[in-house]
Amino acid sequence: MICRLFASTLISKLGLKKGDVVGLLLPNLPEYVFAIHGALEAGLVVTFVNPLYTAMEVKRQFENAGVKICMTISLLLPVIKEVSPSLKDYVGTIVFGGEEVANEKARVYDFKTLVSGQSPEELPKSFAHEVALLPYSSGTTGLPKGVMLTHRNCAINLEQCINKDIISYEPTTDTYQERVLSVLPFFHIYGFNGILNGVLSHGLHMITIPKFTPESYIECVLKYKPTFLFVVPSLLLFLASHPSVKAEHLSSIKEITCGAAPASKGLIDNFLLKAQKDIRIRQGYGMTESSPVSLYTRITLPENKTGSTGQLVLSTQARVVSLTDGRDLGPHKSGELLIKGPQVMAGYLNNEKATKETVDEDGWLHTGDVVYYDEDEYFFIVDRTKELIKVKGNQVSPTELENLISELKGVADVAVVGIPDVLSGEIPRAFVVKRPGMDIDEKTILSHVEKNVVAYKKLAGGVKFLDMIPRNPSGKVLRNELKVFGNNP
Ligand code: AYL
Repeated sequence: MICRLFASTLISKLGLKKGDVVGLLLPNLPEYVFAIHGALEAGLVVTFVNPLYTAMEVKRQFENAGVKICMTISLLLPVIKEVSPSLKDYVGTIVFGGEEVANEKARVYDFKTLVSGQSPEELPKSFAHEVALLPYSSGTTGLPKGVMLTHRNCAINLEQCINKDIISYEPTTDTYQERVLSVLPFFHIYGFNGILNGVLSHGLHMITIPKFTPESYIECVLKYKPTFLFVVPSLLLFLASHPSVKAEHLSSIKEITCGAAPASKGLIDNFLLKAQKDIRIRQGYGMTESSPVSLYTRITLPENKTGSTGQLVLSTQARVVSLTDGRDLGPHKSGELLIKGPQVMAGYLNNEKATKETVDEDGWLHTGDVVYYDEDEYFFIVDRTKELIKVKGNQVSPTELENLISELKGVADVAVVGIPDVLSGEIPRAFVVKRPGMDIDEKTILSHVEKNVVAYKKLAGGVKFLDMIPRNPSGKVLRNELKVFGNNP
């Protein structure tokens, strides 16, 4: 009901229209549900960002997406104040829990005040095929792009995962029995559609915290006794290896889903060793561009399939094609994974070229992931051909960091690649060619990057200086050569 009232408010009090874009700069709070589902019920398009983003990062995404209204908390208002002057036709900012900062003259509104006294009004209808979400993803190459996900894409992906072999929540009149703990951000498609919407549609109990710290996570586990956890591999590693996590902390947990980056068999085994009990570990695979899930392990996973990201979800087809000649490959042969199904995005916002390069004429999404499947159609992720770097499950676009580093005068050429890291999965490392006659040191480059981007994007892998960046004849960086080189500290 609150979502409905909020949707009515957005239309009648603020004059927003179907298709207008709202920008969310919010941590994981219960109010996230009202913000995002209120906006979606009003027919608005939602784009969300990491609340820890720098103003520059928020501005780039909000400008690109055409944001007309922002939703945030009072603590983050200064960021919105910096960003909003460059947003066209800006309507204002809605603050959650911000009665004291509301100022209608400055177009800063308090959520509760706006909604109070609002009557439910007729809302726009039938927007199944219209864009609902604009999460940003760099896809196979380049800068982050707005991924156009329709209402149908998102709703259908939930349905695709509600297969009796996939869903493990017991239907019960007391849904409170199942408690899902996830600190994964609602501003990422995994956290929003994969977790929050799944929990809402099953009527389960959701536990979340705005910011992960080892202490707050353990406190949450002890206090709320979750039965299901959703994690990324770095969080599973934390549970498996952090000295303050004890087996008794894990006693309430029945099942864990891990996704967004590779989780090895070794990591899963280590976790189970720590837990000293039978916890069902499942993996999900997907992409922002597929709303996100396309592979998921079933409730029962034969022991010899540990490490697999599972099988295709309903109504989804896959091909594995040769990296050299595009031929379709059979079982146990590694190649690029192509996915086709109703969860595949409508395209990248205002970017026909990137859309065509990613989703071909026959509707196959080229994932840029190297995989193989076995005789039982279980899939195993082997590698990534795309440039994307994944730090603790978060996307880092090498192009974004390369553009930033190129701003420095002493830099003639630069390439950024991900190098393996035990804690984060991967970390970005820059390879830099100095401009002749100019000197630039590692510290200057590191601090320039650190000042301008959110912490997980910083060059934790450091900077290496080279005489030239290896490129193929058409100028494309030979990233694999750098990765091999980058393995040496
Ligand atoms: P994006 N194993 C290995 N790599 C993975 C996995 C996995 N299980 N899942 C995602 N990736 C990588 O858009 C892969 O390179 O979406 C893929 O192309 O931020 C890229 O991450 C996509 O990154 C779930 C839980 C899907 C999570 C997700 C992933 C959403 C991440 C289904 O149940």
